[in-house]
Amino acid sequence: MLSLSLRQTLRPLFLRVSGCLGREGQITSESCRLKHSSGEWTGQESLAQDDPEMWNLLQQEKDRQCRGLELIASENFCSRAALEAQGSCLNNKYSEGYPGQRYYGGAEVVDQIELLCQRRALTAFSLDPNLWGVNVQPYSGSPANFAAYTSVLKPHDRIMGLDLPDGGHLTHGYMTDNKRISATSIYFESMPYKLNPQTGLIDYDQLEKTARLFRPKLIIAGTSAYARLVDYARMKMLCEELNAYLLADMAHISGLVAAGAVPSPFQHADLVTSTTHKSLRGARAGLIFFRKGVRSVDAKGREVLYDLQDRVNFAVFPSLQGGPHNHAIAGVAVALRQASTPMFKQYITQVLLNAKAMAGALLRKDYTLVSGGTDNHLVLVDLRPRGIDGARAERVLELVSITANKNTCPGDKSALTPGGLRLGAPALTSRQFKESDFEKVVDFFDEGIQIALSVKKKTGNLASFKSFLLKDPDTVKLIAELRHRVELFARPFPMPGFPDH
Ligand code: DSN
Repeated sequence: MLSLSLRQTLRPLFLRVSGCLGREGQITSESCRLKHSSGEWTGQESLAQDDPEMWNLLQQEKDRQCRGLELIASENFCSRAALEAQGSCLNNKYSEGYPGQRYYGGAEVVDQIELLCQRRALTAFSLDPNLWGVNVQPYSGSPANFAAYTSVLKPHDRIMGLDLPDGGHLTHGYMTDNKRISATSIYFESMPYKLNPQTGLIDYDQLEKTARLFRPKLIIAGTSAYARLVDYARMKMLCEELNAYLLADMAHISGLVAAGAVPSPFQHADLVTSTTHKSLRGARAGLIFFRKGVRSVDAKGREVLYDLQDRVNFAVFPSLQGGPHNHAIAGVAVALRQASTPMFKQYITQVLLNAKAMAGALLRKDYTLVSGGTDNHLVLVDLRPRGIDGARAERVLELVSITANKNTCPGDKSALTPGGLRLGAPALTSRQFKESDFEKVVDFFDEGIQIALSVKKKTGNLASFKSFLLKDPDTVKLIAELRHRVELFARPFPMPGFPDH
């Protein structure tokens, strides 16, 4: 809301420029429409009127989301309120710079929105503004990570992150033997750390040995497909020994951190990055938190202060980004307010219960889970002992309206036909699924895997497997019948967001 004094100041301006204020000074679409009755373009047609082709596609996607079981661990269903902010007039505003120091005029309101978003981000994670600041402008998680690295590293400085095949993220320095894949391995020198293949847990001993040889400037504590908690304290001790920064990428677990349901990276990290649309359930964007205050005390007893605020802000803009996405910042601010409520804590408590219920039900059906279970919002199912791979399983599940993603397990060689599937609880928990519902989900999942196993026996490579699924009449019937039951089960659950798109 605009403050009263600002509204009074701006009111004549609005009246003069847009003529969009109603009689009481509210901005109404009706008053905007009246102004343009002569048939010229107003841009006020609904999407359904203006672009039926796109409207039709949006409705198809809405229907897919409502009738299916969404198990992609990084996805969620954003609230209507946050989507409204994201789909608003804020889309129209350029405002390169930061509140109070912009390169474009007309930024009075977006300044307030960005400051509000910053305050809410600190509140949501219980951070003292004297000790932490936040940049809310990154467009998403990958740009946030690259900007955070750029803020403290020079080209070719060394970084260490969990290897992608072991549950890390592309932007944690991913490269293969033949190719530097992520820009984070093109512009920086990257050395991965790995899981212990026996336990499925991060091999901290090996990480320490490698880091003492490699001497990275930055170590990344963060995961994309890891079902256990990260030992930030141990990684921070290593960073102190090496005089390296510890960056925690909490993208997957930021909702869990906000709810206080898992140990907070903020106790130990120098920088914390996140997306805003995974377990945090907001509009799509990224965040970079940076420490302020004393970093260390030197040999002469003098305090060395953090200088991350200017470095991070400069890295985001002007080094890597242009105008902030003010509509996204507003959507994030709405979600961060929601994430600070007791209702959100209840939601996250249920996410954890559901993930555990899903793990328990899978183990009872003799599935193998990497690390043996879960402490967070996801499970990683190792399908190799069952004689099937994640790619085949993913395709059959997709055909029966269960959405999950294939994922590498420790020791996997191929990312295209990896051995596992990653399953997450956040999205369906937003549709008010409880533990018993997740047990039913695992029943459906298991039926899908049985189909995949039987088709695999009758086919050769992945392409022939996929084509058989669509052509063999018995298989087509089996799939249609299972899909029907899945959709009958899924559709009645409530769905956040707009009712029709
Ligand atoms: N695509 C997200 C995930 O699935 O973890 C991260 O980029």
